Amino acid sequence: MKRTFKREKKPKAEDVQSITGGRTRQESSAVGERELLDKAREIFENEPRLIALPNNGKAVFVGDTHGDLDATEKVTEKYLNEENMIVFLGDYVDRGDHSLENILHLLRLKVEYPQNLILLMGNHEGFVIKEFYPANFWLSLSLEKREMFDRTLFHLPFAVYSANGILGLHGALPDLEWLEDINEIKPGDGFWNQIVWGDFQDMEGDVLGDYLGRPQFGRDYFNRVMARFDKTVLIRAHQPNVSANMFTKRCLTLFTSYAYLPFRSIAVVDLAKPEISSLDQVDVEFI
Ligand SMILES: [Mn+2]
Repeated sequence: MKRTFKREKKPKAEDVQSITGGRTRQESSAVGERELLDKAREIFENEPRLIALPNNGKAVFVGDTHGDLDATEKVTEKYLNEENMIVFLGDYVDRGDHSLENILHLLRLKVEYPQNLILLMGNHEGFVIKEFYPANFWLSLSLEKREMFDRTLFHLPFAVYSANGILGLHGALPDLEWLEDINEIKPGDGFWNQIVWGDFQDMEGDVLGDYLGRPQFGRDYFNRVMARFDKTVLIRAHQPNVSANMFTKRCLTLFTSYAYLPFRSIAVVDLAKPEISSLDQVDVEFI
């Protein structure tokens, strides 16, 4: 039977007062943030970097939200329940108006529903690992707070896969021999850079070089690495300016933020299907 999760009631002001022992609102929210980040870190530390999706139910993939809290709320209100897996493909902060609220909301949901929500790492979660500009969220934080967020986000997983042929990650494929080698990737190394910073171009070619610190990859690279990993369809995000469908219906690029585009796309995959051989078997929705 389908059951949606109840939202937690907001505590009354006097409850907050008694929990926090008379601290001011600002102090208590900082304490709350630190506790939330600690709890979430513990969960991420116990997740592998490569997560296997189950063979039943649906997987819902969400592209970059970039401070679009409304997008996050719409997707999770509609799909976060015990029967679905929701996979956010990274880039929760910067650009949009509600970066802090967006990342805190996602971390709260992760603590509440650790089994049904997966938060992958995007390049914007790795500011402390590899700096970039502009970065309005990170630069709005004190150095101490940046480190506090980094201690948690450093442990985010990098990729998900399903037995029926799907691979999900933020940017581009890592040039590894085995899919399982993703578990050995360290934040900041070359494979990490390919996953969170990599771009695809729908043209012939393998490794196409580097564009402003973003490694570029073509069709031959895509086919080569997907064959090695024995996967058919890649669902990723990161590039708002490419065709959603690349490499002959085998690479879907999602973007789920009004900070970038006038539409917000997500994808729904039936995990019980024996095989997903092309994007024809993936439902794209707009929220
Ligand atoms: Mn990105």
